[in-house]
Amino acid sequence: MARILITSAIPYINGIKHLGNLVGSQLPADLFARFNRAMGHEVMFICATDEHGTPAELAAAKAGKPVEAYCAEMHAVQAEIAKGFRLSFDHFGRSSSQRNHRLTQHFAGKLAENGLIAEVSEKQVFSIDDNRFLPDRYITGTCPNCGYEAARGDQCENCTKQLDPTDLINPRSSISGSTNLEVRETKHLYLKQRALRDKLEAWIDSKKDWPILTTSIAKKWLNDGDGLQDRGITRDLYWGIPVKKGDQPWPGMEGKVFYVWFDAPIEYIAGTAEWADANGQDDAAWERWWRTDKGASDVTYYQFMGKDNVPFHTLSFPATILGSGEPWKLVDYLKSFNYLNYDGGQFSTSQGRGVFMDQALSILPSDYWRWWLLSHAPESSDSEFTWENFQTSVNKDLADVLGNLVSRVTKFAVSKFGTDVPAGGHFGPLETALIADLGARIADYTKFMSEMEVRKAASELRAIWVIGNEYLQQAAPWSVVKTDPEQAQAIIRLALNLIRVYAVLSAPFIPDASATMMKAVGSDDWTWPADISAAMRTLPAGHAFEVPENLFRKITDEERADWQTRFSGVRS
Ligand code: B3M
Ligand code: ZN
Repeated sequence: MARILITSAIPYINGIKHLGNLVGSQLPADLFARFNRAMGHEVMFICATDEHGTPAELAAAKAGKPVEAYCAEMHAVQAEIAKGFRLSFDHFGRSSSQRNHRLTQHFAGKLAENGLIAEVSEKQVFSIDDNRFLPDRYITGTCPNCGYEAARGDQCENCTKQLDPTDLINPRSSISGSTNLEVRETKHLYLKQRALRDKLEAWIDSKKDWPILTTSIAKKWLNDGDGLQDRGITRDLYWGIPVKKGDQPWPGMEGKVFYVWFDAPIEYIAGTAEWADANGQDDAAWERWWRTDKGASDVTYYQFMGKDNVPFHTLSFPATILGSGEPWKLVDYLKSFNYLNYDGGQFSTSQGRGVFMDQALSILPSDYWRWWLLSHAPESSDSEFTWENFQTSVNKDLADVLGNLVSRVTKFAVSKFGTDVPAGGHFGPLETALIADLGARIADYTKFMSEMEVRKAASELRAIWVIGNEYLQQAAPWSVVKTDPEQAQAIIRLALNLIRVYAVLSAPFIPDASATMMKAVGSDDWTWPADISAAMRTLPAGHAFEVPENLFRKITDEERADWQTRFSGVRS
């Protein structure tokens, strides 16, 4: 039994994620967690909400709520939706937790002790009426380039020109509208990533088995232009983790907080500590996942994320870990994803374009989405969601191939032989051939799953469903029963066992349908069918089963057209 630590990139708090976000991090991480549990490994699967920074403050202000209350509410909303998608986190934490406060301050203190923090003076816009420094995007004014009057201090939305707040004509505070602004000196902490460059490069070079997508992004940031830059890790914001050196005050940094990207990955660790707290366990319980001096040296750590998050996980976060000089676990395997596009364009949170997680669940159960998304995961390149494609996959793979097999077999069995697994006949050449074929395919499937080859695993699973159907076509129990009822019983006995095997194999992808299949065959044996010959004889003659409710329904053309229109615009 191995010990497997899995983290998914933690979603921002300011809104519900779209399906493109889901398939790039949380969903494949869940697939992998479920698979490893099924293999009998000890799994720790952590996710959380990423709650700090300007976007959270802005979203709370827009909602007219204090940011603490806004985050608490949105966390509950995201947790509920995650449940709806059956994301099997061991803990869904919050980056605003006290655990993360303490750990983030701890890491900053260690980095300072090791001479890796520089204090840098900068000029920044201060709003006298708001009595605070304004981040660039909290300043509004007229764009010097195109004359747009609501340009932000970091960029003009109208002409896309990158701006400095001092470029704006008639600048004002986006918080209060005040024009009573001045430029003041402010001090910030910088993490001296340059000093860690060689260590980081050696570490990345040692990862021979990482996907090209991951290493190429890391290498680009290490070597592009002037190479790796030192990075500001503090901000003049209200909402965030107060800057401290461990548990000591940091002179000159009063009123400042850590930058959201500094504390967010630390939440992977803090989230595990939150898990221990929530389960009445001591520090040793989470430290054995994270501290190589406290039992984590036999842990293999996997991270899942979209490609835009790779630089933070291959450079910034490892810089924090390596720079601490303490024996914290570094990621062993980083699985990154390309983008999922939406119906001829891009999914976009800011524009509300695409299908969002709550909307998806409001029209169909999670298994439908899980199957489509995972079987079309944007691994080697970007991929695209279209309603036609979604309809075809659901109707073919789930309804025609898998759902139909389960309902045909159970209904036929009940009508001919009653509700117990029939005892007659023996497995013949067709059955032997199927079992051999299944064995080979399950071996491939298991390999793809353990390698996080999501699409390959999905297509192998589909093939496993298909050969079951082909077998039934050939074996034709509905004809055989007329001439050789004993043989028909053997066929049905095999087919009922096949349903149990399908439940086990399919559970990482479609957990609800799998639970229904398992319940229908009256079993709770989730053993991975490594020994397929034994697995196909698990349900003995005389064992009770039942006809399950329909596993999957088909998507009609009307529905498809309706959803296509309903989700073609912008989410309000
Ligand atoms: N919150 C990205 C996002 O929500 C970002 C990931 C953080 S991982 C530590 O899309
Ligand atoms: Zn402009």
